[in-house]
Amino acid sequence: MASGLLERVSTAVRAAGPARTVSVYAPSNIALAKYWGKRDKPANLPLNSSLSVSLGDWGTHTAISPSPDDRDHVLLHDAELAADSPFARRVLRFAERFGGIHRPPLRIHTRNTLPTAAGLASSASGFAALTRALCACFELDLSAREMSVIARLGSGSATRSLWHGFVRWDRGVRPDGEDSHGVPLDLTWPAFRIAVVTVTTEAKAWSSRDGMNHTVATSPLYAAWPERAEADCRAIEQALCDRDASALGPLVEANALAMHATMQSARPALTYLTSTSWSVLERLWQARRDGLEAYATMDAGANVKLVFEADATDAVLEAFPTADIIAPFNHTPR
Ligand code: 2P0
Repeated sequence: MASGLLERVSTAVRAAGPARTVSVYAPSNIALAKYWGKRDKPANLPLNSSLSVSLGDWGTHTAISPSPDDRDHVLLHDAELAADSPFARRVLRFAERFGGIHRPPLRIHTRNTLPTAAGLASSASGFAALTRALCACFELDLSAREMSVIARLGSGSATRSLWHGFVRWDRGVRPDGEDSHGVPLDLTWPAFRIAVVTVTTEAKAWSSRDGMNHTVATSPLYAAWPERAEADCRAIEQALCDRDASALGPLVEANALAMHATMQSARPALTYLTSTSWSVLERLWQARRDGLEAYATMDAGANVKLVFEADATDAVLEAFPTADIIAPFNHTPR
């Protein structure tokens, strides 16, 4: 990817003074309209736009300081990782975009506040926080949009984690990807709630990246996805603007199930949903017939997330007593 932005970043880091000590935070996010499929794999350029809600205080803190010696150090929670561990390699490969060999050695410390048991992806908040931290450490004067373009290179979903609240990721059309970034929606919905129904804490057999690429390459149903997903994204944005939960919920659930249908029709088939995930869905659909206003969304994993308004919280907890409730607009940092 020939990117003027990356060249500017690299030049600015080379001209920067010593690395500053900084500490930043980025929230994780859950897509209400899913990102599923890439038109450019190395740059994580998507085939469709997507739209998410950030998870408030569920996210990643990243602290960067100058290295005490002549090499990089990567820490996750309180442990220093071997430089060749998968996590450290991913972090350091990303950091290479900031000045390459001209970058001074750093100590990069990551701490996730996402409950590990909830099985939520930390790559979104992780790469968004890492981008923010690297920019702050070298005093780069980049807008959140520009940081979103860079965070995308680490993980697609990180594009949406530069902001709190609802964020649309415009797919863009430019080959250099500089128009493929997050756009925060100018609206709040204090009663908006997410429940995470944890189905499993086991690692999944397919990474979301591999599952996405396999689906695009082999599923005969995939051809219908990009246009449908783009239309869903627009309709979901309209329902959010209208604060219309009864329009929003069915669109969110249908979008997620359509994404899972593309995986199930891949050859060979791929599914992240387990029999327990389907039991949760059946229990939700029964509860809905009994009057509950809550809808499901599932990502590249077995856990089920529910979307609803605050006044349904007691009924959601009655049906799913172990669920974690997230209030995206009423969060306090931790
Ligand atoms: C999403 N997912 O919109 C979709 C829905 C999973 C299902 O973004 O390869 O880890 O790093 O760009 O961002 C998860 O995929 O993939 C994801 P890469 P990522 O949230």
